[in-house]
This record gives sequence, structure tokens and C-alpha cells, in this order.
Amino acid sequence: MKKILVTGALGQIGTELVVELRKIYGEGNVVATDIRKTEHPAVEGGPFEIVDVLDGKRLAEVADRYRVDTIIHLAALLSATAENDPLLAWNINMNGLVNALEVARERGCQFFTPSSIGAFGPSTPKDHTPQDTIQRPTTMYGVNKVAGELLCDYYYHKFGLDTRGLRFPGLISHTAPPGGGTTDYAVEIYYEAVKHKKYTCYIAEGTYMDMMYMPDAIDAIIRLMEADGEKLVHRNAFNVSAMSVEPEDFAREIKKHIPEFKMDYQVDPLRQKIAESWPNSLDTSCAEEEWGFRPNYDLEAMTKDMLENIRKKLN
Ligand code: AKB
Repeated sequence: MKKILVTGALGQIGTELVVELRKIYGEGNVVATDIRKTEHPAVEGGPFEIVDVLDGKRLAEVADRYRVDTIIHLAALLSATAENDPLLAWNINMNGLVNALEVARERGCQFFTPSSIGAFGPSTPKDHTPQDTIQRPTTMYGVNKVAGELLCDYYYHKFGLDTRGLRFPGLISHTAPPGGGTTDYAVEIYYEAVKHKKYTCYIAEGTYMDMMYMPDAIDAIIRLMEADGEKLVHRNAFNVSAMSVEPEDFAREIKKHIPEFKMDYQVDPLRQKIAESWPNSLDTSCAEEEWGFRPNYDLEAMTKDMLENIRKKLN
């Protein structure tokens, strides 16, 4: 049975991942850690420790106390926040990652950390973006993600550490809100549709980005971590996505359930510029071939589920 430590456990991915991992591997076998403690099932359902990923000694101490053999490193700043404070982003995103990799290396742990569509830039082919292609991002977040992909490859080749990772698109969930991302609009739109039947979108009409529903993202992490390592050619940065969508696509789908729904635009130049530097749609064939990636939710199924769950939550 795996013994897993998760950093950033109270973030958008962590809150759902910890709950799911505990169902599979047992409550006591998943140690949730974050820089702060709040009331949440990810805190209450099993071991929780306060850990700042910039404090490598503390991270090592917690890893030893629970004798973990797997580290899932999620603590990071997202794209828009990173662009507003690039040096803070460099510090947290890079030094946090090195600390987590070192703790994993010293203990021979299996290791996962997410990359992102942010690892691509304006010179990357925009449509059906290949797995292996030009990566010259123009954001600090993107620079961090490319460096992180390479660093994880390095730890695998140099030290034989079993590092694995996914390039996530915008992740949509009704459980935990994202914070400071460029794709956050795709979550906000559902909440605003249920609460106010209208939404002012900060991303311009016609801006395509990849998206995925959180249950598919969680499933992808677990599947990749369980996959036969011998079959993995691209260990650290698999393109994954379930849909390529523009804001109008969400609005059209929401209107099928809430006919009065209206959307207008007030474009945020910072996030629009970031969005325009990212791909329209990823080619996910390597993830499909090497470890069987297969998302279950398309825009229609996700919208139905999001609206149902948000209504339940707000009632
Ligand atoms: C962001 O918008 O920063 C993230 C991402 C795509 O990595 N959701």
C-alpha cells in the first residue's frame, strides 16, 4: 500500500485529490500538508500537517514521521498571480519544487508534480499542440513550468527518481475554487450563472483554451502514478485535455439549462495576454498510448454536473 504525502493539499487540485486518494489507499496513508489549516474534509479525514514547501527541513521531517514512499507536490502559484509577483513565483514554484524533489530523492519516493498548458508560448503550434514541440513561454509561470518539467526529467535521468507529471489545462470544479489562474473564468461562469444568471467574462470572445473537469484530472493523476513505468516515454509532462473551448461555448451550454443566462465581456489585459500566448488545443495521443488517458466528461456532461452540484451547494 502506498504512503503518500501531498503538498498544497488545500488548493484546487489537492482538496479533491486527497479525498480520493484516501478512499483508495486508506485514510491513514495519505498525509495532507499545506501552509495553512482550514476546515475541510481533506484536513479532517486523515493526517494533516502544516508545511511551508520553502522549508525543506520541515518537509523532510514530516516525510520521515509518516514514512512516505510517494510525494505529490502541488503547492504553487498560478499564472496570473505569478505574473503580478514574478520573483515570489520563482521562489515558491522553483525552490518549493527543488525542496520536494530533494526530499523524494533522499528517500527514494515516487514523485508527481503538475505542469500546465502555460509551459507553451506564442511560438508553439497553437492547434493540436504536439507532446514534443517548441516551449518558449512568455510568462513567469510558464518559465517555472518548463524548468520544472526539465528538472523532473533531470532527477529521473541523473538519480533514477520515479518522477511523473501532466500538463494540465484549465481545471473546472465545484468543490474548491481556483485562485489566480488565467482559466478561472471557466469556474466563475457556472457560479455566476446559478447565482445571478449573468456573467462578465474577463477573457475575450473567440479565445480558445483547453479545459478538463476535475474528476478526470484526479483520475489522470492516479492512473499515471499507477502506470507501468517501463511503458512511459514522456514521464513528466504529458499533454492532457478533455475539451478546447472559447467563452461562448460555456455560455451556449449553460443557456440550455438556464435560458435567461447572459454573458458580456470586460477583458482583463493581463489574463487575455496570457491566454493568447497559450495553445488552442493539445494533442493528447502520447498520454492515451503510454498509460491509457481517457477523460469521461465533455462540455455537455460537465456543465450538467457543475450546475447540479452548485445548485445543491447554494441551496
Ligand atoms: C492557470 O490558469 O494558471 C492554470 C493553468 C492552466 O495552469 N489553471
